[in-house]
Amino acid sequence: MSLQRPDPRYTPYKGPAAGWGALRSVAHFWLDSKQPFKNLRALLKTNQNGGFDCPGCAWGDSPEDGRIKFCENGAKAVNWEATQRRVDAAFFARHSVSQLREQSDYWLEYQGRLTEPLRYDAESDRYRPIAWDAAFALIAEHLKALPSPDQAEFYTSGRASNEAAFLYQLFVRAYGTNNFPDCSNMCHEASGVAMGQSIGVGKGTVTFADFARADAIFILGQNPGTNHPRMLEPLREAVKRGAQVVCFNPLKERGLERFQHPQHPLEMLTNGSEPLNTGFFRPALGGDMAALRGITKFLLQWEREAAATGEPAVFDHAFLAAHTDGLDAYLAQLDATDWASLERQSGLSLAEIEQAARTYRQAERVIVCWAMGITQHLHSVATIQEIVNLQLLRGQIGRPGAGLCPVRGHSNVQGDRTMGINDRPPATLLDALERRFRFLVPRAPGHNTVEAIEAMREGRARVFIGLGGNFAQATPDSPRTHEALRRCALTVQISTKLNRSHLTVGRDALILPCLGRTDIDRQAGGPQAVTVEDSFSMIHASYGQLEPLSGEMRSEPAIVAGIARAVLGDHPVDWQALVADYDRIRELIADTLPGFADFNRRVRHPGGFYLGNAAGERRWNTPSGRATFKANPLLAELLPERVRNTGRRPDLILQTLRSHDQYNTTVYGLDDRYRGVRGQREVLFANAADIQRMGFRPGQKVDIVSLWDDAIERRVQGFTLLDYDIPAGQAAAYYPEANPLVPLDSYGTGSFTPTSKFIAIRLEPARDDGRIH
Ligand SMILES: Nc1nc2c(c(=O)[nH]1)N[C@H]1C(S)=C(S)[C@@H](COP(=O)(O)OP(=O)(O)OC[C@H]3O[C@@H](n4cnc5c(=O)[nH]c(N)nc54)[C@H](O)[C@@H]3O)O[C@H]1N2
Ligand SMILES: Nc1nc2c(c(=O)[nH]1)N[C@H]1C(S)=C(S)[C@@H](COP(=O)(O)OP(=O)(O)OC[C@H]3O[C@@H](n4cnc5c(=O)[nH]c(N)nc54)[C@H](O)[C@@H]3O)O[C@H]1N2
Ligand SMILES: [Mo]
Repeated sequence: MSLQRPDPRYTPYKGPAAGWGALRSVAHFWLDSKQPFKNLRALLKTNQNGGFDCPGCAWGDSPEDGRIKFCENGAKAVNWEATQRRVDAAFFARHSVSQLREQSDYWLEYQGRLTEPLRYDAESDRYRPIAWDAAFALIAEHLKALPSPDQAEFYTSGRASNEAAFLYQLFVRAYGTNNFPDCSNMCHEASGVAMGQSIGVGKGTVTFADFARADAIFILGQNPGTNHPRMLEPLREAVKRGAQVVCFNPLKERGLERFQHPQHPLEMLTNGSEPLNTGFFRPALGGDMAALRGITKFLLQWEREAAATGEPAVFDHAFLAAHTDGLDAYLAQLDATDWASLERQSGLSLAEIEQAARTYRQAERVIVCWAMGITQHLHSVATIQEIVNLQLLRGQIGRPGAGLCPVRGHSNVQGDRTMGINDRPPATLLDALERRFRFLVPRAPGHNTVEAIEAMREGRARVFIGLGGNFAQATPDSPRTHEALRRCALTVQISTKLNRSHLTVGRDALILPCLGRTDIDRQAGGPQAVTVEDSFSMIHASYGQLEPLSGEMRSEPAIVAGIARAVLGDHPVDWQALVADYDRIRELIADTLPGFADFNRRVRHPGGFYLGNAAGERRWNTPSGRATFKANPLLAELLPERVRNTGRRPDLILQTLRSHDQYNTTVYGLDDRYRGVRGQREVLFANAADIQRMGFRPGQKVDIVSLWDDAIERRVQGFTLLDYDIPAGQAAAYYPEANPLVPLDSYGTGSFTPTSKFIAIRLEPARDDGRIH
């Protein structure tokens, strides 16, 4: 059961993305799953009609294309879930919870699948078996004892299927609260908020087919080579046909540079590869809003020049007149912003911004993609609204080959929101639920992730239930989040694998083991399919392929129904009957949610169906009925006031990111191939000149302390300094190891998303380094 820990190494990676390196890595994870042949058969069913939806990312595929679509990291996700190793009562008899807490996140998940329901016994500090019905009864007892339903928190992670999510929100609202903290609060919340205000929908406006028609694709703050590998193929095709692919990323991520196609034999044998971009800009952390505003300012300048000389206009005036408002105020804002502050804040030269603007202008059809490098900042909402402003100027929304593409994270995070996992639910959703189910739906806003942690810390919330995920590790300010969970009367984790959230127990605690995407889900009515929604609003069915490891695991819908029945009886629905056949859940979804009419028939269509997107059809569900320019001021300074108040200058600004061998808090291995890191995760990437300036040496161990104007010391210890090609003044470290550094009250304006990509830090020689510096 011990894990091999190879010697830490660090050597720059020279190969292309994907290619042989990916194949070698997949083979390793295959064999390590202990059931390679079964998993291979299952993998060939990934993203196929009649197969299961990849439990990896939310990238979509062409619905018509019959080819096998999986990638290195999708294969890792499948092999990780479909393992023979098990964490059962015998495992917990051997290990106390305190002992397990000493293990790494990597070790914990590696131990295998959770296979039976367990209850924490404080006396022996161990989990012990409990019957399902007793577990449900215990939850009901706790929930019914609360003086108000608002004292319970119901977390969701984005793997939950539409069916599970719909039942869950129905149960929680019938119980009486909108407390739905979810992983989206830490992820693309800013995208939903920003686009909702600007164009009336919180989702991407493009579909897969648009990528083949775009003349330019801008990719901001995203590392698709690791996190959305299936996106590399359309990018490569785009470059091949002469489209521009323009990246904004402080790191020259390998996956944005070169790509070798593992399914093209010739390219593999000749070790050839294709470039993936035609322009690469490396902004300051948080500098994208200034860079984007620089681009729009150049467009405005050229527009005025064109008007003066009678050349064709730069702006799409017909679109602006017919579809938008707020243009004048926005242009005034552009005029009021001086070039010097744009240059300073973006971290780019005016020449670079001009070059990006020129590429943008020359393209007839532009898609802008973005991910966590954009959404996890103080001013993320304003930055995303600047992306929208840019696209509006040239009418780049709502026509083929053009639009907005927030590339989602978890495979069904978008669907969960569609199903009503929302702490600030729209009135239309609540009205529809009330009409269909005839109970008084709670109207007050609920808690998001940050608010839930605060409520638990202050004793205002006493029960935590997690539908998937790893709340203890995914959230910021880890010691305080852990304390918040420990203060609860009851913590419940519905999970596939062991993680630190199971070890961060309330007075009472339960582990409820569930089926994953790959497992066959048998109910009274036979094997069931679930449905998911990808980044392009395509809804499709997913059928598990593998025999579950234990008969004691239950599906997520069955677990939610079991809890609901214990708490509410058969109100407002017959929960058990719904779970017998998920078509019945989908009928309720069809009855209540727009776009799902005739759900059961349409989802059986190969490739699924498109949910539609009003903004993609130039219908704007905003108060004015128009797409709205948002004239947000630039931040006066990127460094937050709460850092400036400390009176101390940060040594570096830190972003936290994912290695190639992890899925969020799930660590598959200790390598980060494309960044040249092997056998280690507690590393700090920094620029060689900065390392020297601070008086350190590459390879030295340091403690990292973050700056924030409260009395709390936030510190992580013993991180190895790696000299890396990173802009001056910046640093990067892996999530979740660096999460203790993110202050709980450092979050995005209007999004509440922790600022995981902008943390002011100071470095100290490691306390336990044993050397004198
Ligand atoms: N294999 C794998 N796949 C995944 C995941 C995983 O962990 N593993 N996670 C899933 C989830 S939930 C999500 S949300 C996505 C995450 O997908 P990504 O957003 O790609 O994930 P991160 O590793 O956080 O990478 C952020 C990228 O933004 C850059 N960046 C950071 N700050 C800035 C900035 O201020 N400006 C700019 N322009 N760039 C910046 C970083 O250098 C990095 O390349 O992936 C999903 N898919
Ligand atoms: N510092 C920092 N913090 C971050 C981020 C960052 O970039 N930097 N990224 C944020 C982002 S984008 C996100 S989305 C969150 C992720 O937050 P979460 O979604 O909460 O975390 P995960 O690591 O994806 O959850 C992993 C656990 O989910 C369980 N699991 C896996 N599959 C299933 C399933 O099918 N069903 C159920 N019920 N459980 C399952 C397993 O037990 C596993 O241990 O983290 C956020 N936190
Ligand atoms: Mo995410």
